[in-house]
Amino acid sequence: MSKITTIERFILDNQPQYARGDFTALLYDLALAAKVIAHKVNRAGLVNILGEAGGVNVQGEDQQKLDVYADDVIYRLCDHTGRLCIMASEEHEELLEIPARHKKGNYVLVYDPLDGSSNIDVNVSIGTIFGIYRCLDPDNRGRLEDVLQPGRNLIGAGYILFGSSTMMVYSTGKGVHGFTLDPEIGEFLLSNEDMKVPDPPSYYSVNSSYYSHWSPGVKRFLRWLQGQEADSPPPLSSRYIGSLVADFHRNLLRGGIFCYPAENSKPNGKIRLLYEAAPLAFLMKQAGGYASDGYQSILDIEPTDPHQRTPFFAGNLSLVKKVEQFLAAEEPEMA
Ligand code: AHM
Ligand code: MG
Repeated sequence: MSKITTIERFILDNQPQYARGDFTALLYDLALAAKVIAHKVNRAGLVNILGEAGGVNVQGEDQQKLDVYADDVIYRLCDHTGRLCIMASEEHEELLEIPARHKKGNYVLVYDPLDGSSNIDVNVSIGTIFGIYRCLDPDNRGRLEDVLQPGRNLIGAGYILFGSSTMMVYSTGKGVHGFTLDPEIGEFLLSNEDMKVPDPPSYYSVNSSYYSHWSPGVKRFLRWLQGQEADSPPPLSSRYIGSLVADFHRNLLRGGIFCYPAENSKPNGKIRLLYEAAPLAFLMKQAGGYASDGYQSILDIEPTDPHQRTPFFAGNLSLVKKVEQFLAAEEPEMA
């Protein structure tokens, strides 16, 4: 029989040397948030029977949408622990301050509480993404500068996938590790230790309905992936869920590339740098892969706005380097 390791045990046994308890406990907090959100997500299909999300329940109380609920759970589990100096969520225009009555801590949490909004109501996989930075300010005041850090400053990142099972996948800079929730006992159990993106890759994931909006280099890259260019490798298979966490997770396990390129009318694409791209880029690097905006590592982009977007390519190093090569070779646009 193989050894059973809970996420608590694993986090404790593998905590970084600098961790003095708070960082470790923050990961526990997020694992707990994952369980609370999973419980609600698993009941999502019942809202039509028991009351519509966003509507009014039988007690006459407003029911929260799942993404609002997930946002609230993460904030409320983390706002009073003394571990964070500030938070930022994709759901909120403003930064999320720690209430004055609570002590502030050394860390900054950025998160997308429930990504893949178009899939929530149709029972398709969705996910939560998080990143953890150290507060730059020695007084832990929690300012905009503490949130606007490049991905290379991340000290931890992860996601929770609400799929056929609930999984929490995270890295603190020593490999990427996956845990599957056993709903019977309410514990995340180690299921995927030290995940590495396999080579050769199997899949590419992109919303190809935007093909006509892409630059010539991106179009050429797609044809290359499909085996249509002279130097194409064997064609990859296409898989696209439209839930970033689910698409990313599949490609991490099977090898491949996720692409959300720039479009003519959306030069920064759609994916949010802080809440989505940077944490996933950190994980991909830890898994031996790479993530780029097409020109540079996602981890090197200096954010200027918490909600800024970026083109995003993440997966096997060789594939992401190839798209950078095609984009670098693009003819400059005529004025
Ligand atoms: P959201 O933050 O509104 O949920 O949007 C992000 C999602 C990602 O999960 C996914 O990769 C992408 O949007 C899909 O977008 P599109 O429908 O344009 O392909
Ligand atoms: Mg999102």
